[in-house]
Amino acid sequence: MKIESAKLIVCSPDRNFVTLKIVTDEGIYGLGDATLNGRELAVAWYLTEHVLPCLIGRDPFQIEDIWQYLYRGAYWRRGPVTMSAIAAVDMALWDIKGKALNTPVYNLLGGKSREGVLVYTHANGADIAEAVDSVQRHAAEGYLAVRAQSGVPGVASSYGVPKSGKPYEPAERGLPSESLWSTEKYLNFVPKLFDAVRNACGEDLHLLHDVHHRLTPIEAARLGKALEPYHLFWMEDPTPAENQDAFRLIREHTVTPIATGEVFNSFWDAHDLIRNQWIDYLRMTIVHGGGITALKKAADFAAVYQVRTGFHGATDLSPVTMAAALHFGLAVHNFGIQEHMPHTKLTDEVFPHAYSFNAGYMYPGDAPGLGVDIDEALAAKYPYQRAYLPIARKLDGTLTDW
Ligand code: KDG
Ligand code: MG
Repeated sequence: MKIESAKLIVCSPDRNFVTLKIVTDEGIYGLGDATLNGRELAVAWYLTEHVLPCLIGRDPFQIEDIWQYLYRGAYWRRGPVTMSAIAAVDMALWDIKGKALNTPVYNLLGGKSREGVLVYTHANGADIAEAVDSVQRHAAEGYLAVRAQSGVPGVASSYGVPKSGKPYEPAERGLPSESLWSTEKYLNFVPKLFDAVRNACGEDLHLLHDVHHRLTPIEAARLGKALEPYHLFWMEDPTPAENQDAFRLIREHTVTPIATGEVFNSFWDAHDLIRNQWIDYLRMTIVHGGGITALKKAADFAAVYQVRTGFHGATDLSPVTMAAALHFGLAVHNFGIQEHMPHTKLTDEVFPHAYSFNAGYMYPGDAPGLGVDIDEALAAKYPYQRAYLPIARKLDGTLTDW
């Protein structure tokens, strides 16, 4: 079998997605997600101009060799644009191999280690009462794990809380919006939020919280300690992770489990975090981390240190990445949990898929390959629209981590 053609489908069914379609001379095609939120066209152009011409005529079964060709062969390594482009090719090749062998991708990754993939979803509210209500509603829908975020009194727009009752979607069309942030108010508030949620929801529900990179290590240590009575499943991205050593300090002060890595694009971003056991869950994603091939190696390394996976799964990861993550999560031994922020109805129509949710777990389905397709005619009706993630400033105007 040979790769005959490859093309990109850039569309915006409620939000932007960049999808790679690789077609073989046997008529089998595979899909890969190349969406990098707020920088979509950089990846699309990198693929179109620099990667796709090199794929034509290659054997799509040689996934490892093609991965190394695109990684080492470029000379310039790492970075979110490069690694998302490689990931898109990699996903499409695993999809093709599964279809050609008439088996779901999880069988190519070692087979089922479990029957379903535990997922967590997002609950949020403008204040504690609304957030508690939202957690309870998601638990009633069957979720066994829920991330809780709430508006912080005195902070105009808090991370994870939607504006005006719409479902939460961080990217906004147009230019970047600005939000205001106060660490002091947040740190005083979050333990009260989890006291209320835990009291209302009992001991069994898994509760998670995303700090979204906003604290210094010592502030994160204080928060982790304050949250210990509510035994969170995890505290996510407590501090920016460019300096992996920062997590040592947090670890020395609290037993609240820590998850990080949704912005990582290389195994090396996580190397020290894992080998020193400063984190409990690795949040890297298949789309931004270089694909299934790269993440399998990262997960296997993490397994040696009892670090489990907890992959990013927000709406900017297309249904193709979601499917890839579910196959991956069903197969790897050290799977922990998978984020599930459901896509809109329109997105699901553009990407018909075999995966499903039931009673707290997701199932990739048994379709050959990844089990996701794209309705190109429908996608064409929703052209790309420039959109950005917000930026954040402290109350005195200083730009800070969003
Ligand atoms: O593109 C950025 C979003 O995916 C991110 O802000 C969502 O932090 C996030 C999460 O944990 O889902
Ligand atoms: Mg996050």
